[in-house]
Amino acid sequence: MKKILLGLLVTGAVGGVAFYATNAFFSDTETSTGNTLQAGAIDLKVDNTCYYNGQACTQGPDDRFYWGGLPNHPSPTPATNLCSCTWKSKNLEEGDLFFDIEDIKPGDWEEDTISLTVENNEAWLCADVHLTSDDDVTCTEPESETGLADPECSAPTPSPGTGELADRVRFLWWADDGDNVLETCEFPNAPPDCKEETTLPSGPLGVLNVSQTAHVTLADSNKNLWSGLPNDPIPQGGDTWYIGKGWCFGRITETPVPQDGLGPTIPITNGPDSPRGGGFTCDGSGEGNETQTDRLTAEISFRAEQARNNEDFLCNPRPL
Ligand SMILES: [Ca+2]
Ligand SMILES: [Ca+2]
Ligand SMILES: [Ca+2]
Ligand SMILES: [Ca+2]
Repeated sequence: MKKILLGLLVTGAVGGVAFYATNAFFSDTETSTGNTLQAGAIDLKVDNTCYYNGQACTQGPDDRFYWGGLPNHPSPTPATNLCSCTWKSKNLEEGDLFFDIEDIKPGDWEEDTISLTVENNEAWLCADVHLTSDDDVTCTEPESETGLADPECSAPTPSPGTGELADRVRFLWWADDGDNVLETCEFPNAPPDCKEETTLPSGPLGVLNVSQTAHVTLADSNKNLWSGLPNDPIPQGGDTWYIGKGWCFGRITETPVPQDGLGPTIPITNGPDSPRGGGFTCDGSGEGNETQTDRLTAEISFRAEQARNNEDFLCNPRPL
């Protein structure tokens, strides 16, 4: 029995050696570990710098924001008038308003430079402007006087939606290069690589009825406003894209200035960043009394949609 066992062990040992020898050939293995599917992201962020009648809303040394500063410079101290329409790139929250001004008068104007950043993925970009109200609020004596500047003021209480301000405040939008100025290439000796800035559909918000929305193309399959090309989505990578937005209580006229090269203007120590002006003028001399105490409110949204597998995307009509 012992002899038999010993024989088996020897056989086994011999077999083991033979097996080991069979697997001694050259070999190689490539392994892919941790295969995963995770959804990508489209994360739109917005920043804003605003100017009211030429005064910038900028951050003071105490980190609060004041009218009367110079872009990229601390506000003068002591600063008095707080403002809130300038902020750094972020997701918008309640209370982040592009305009929130009481007591505007004919000839007043405001300009915003809005920066849009889309991270992570190629995207289409649209703006949606929604008129939420346009009211007479109260009827002043000049609105109601003989001849009726405002016909709705013959009633004791004017109905909602019968204000005149949305017809008299005109907006101008353009695809800006970040320097806060509407610029043209129509000037003598313009360089061949001069970049004209395209205006968007502009005019009074009163072209909308209350509760209506205008869907505005910034970059969809038809056109990219910055490049002028079709089928040219916003590339991924976190670059910044600028929209200029101006409004004027009165007649707004485009007065674009010569393009001085792309990008935000280099700050000037003792002057505003854009000494050339906003590229438009505002004339309130033709306005009457029908807008006294009137108020409009609007919602302004920017929307990014993935471009991949979405080649035919259009901002208007908005997809359901
Ligand atoms: Ca009115
Ligand atoms: Ca009215
Ligand atoms: Ca510009
Ligand atoms: Ca420029």
